[in-house]
Amino acid sequence: MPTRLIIAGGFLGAGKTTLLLRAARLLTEQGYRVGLVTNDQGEDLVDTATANQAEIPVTEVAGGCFCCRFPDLLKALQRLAEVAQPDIVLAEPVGSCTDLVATILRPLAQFHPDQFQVAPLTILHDASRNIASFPPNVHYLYEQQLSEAELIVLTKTDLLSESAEAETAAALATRYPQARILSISARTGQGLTEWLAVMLGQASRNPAALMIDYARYAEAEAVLGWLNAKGIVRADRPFSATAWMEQLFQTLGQTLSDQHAPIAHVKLLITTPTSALKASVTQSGSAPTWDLGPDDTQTDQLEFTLNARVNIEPPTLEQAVVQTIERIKPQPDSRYYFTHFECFSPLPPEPTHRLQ
Ligand SMILES: Nc1nc2c(ncn2[C@@H]2O[C@H](COP(=O)(O)OP(=O)(O)OP(=O)(O)O)[C@@H](O)[C@H]2O)c(=O)[nH]1
Ligand SMILES: [Mg+2]
Repeated sequence: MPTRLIIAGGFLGAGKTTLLLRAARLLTEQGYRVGLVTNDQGEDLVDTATANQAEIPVTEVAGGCFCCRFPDLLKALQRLAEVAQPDIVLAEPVGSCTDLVATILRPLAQFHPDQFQVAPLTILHDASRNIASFPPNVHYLYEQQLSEAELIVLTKTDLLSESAEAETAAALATRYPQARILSISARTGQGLTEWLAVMLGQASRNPAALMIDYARYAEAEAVLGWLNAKGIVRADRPFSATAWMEQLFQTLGQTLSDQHAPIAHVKLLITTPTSALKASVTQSGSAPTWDLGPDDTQTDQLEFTLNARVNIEPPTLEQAVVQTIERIKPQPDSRYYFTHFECFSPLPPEPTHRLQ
């Protein structure tokens, strides 16, 4: 029996992981065996750690997008099959990735037709955020992502008024007539059942591949500073884990704002011996939104995983993060160290396959 594969793409911070984790929980309650594949240009992903916290079987494709690491995607699907025997796999491509029809859906249909039953390609659109501050090539990328969707999910509808939601859905339907439009709040669960009915009941129509300018696509990714870091903070006396996270977002957000560097997504997961907390910022100047926590945990030790995607040069982003961690030390004599640190701009995409 082929595995049902649900691929949900869309720009950084659009709400893919939140939607897929909520869907995984619901499907598990309904008796399905579910697995998740995460994906990133780097290693040490907040998304994978968040899925682990939610006890959802997860494998990751690290160090490049699904399309450039197609054999790794197959291996990740194979590993998931071995450990969890899923009926349904939910897959989240990197948020700066597009051209998924030509590089993922068509190769799967052509080379692995009996192994996977691929659901209609879903692309998320977060109408509550403004990408105007990003350079034109990022707008181009965003547009390409929506142009290949078979189904566009208007996300975070709990943040929109009813009239704004209706207006946005109508505008999307006019601009992207190839796609069906659905509205979902992964926070409240509204619209989730309807989306899953399509994902489980329909197959991808294997649509036409995008006509895309890879130079512009590469340029859009290259303007992003991409930082993945992991580390430990220790102090002699207990401190508030939530306050430390809030200070990180506040200090880093202010530094990036001073540099006129728009945030695409900054996400932070911390674990202490007794708790896990996770929050994100997807818009410069906004307060963090919490997916785990906040709470009143007092601890003398925490481990953090920080992923930041920002329109800035990598060395400047690196400096901003290192200075932030130093500045927010909970006590003057507390220590911190990084166990992993990488900061770069994504290289031009070179897909394994590109089937028109
Ligand atoms: N209010 C609200 N917030 C949401 C909803 N869905 C996601 N978010 C928040 O948006 C932020 C980003 O969500 P993610 O699910 O991490 O986004 P993503 O698309 O996976 O991001 P990348 O993996 O970086 O591309 C998180 O802080 C979520 O809590 C929603 O339906 N309503
Ligand atoms: Mg994600």
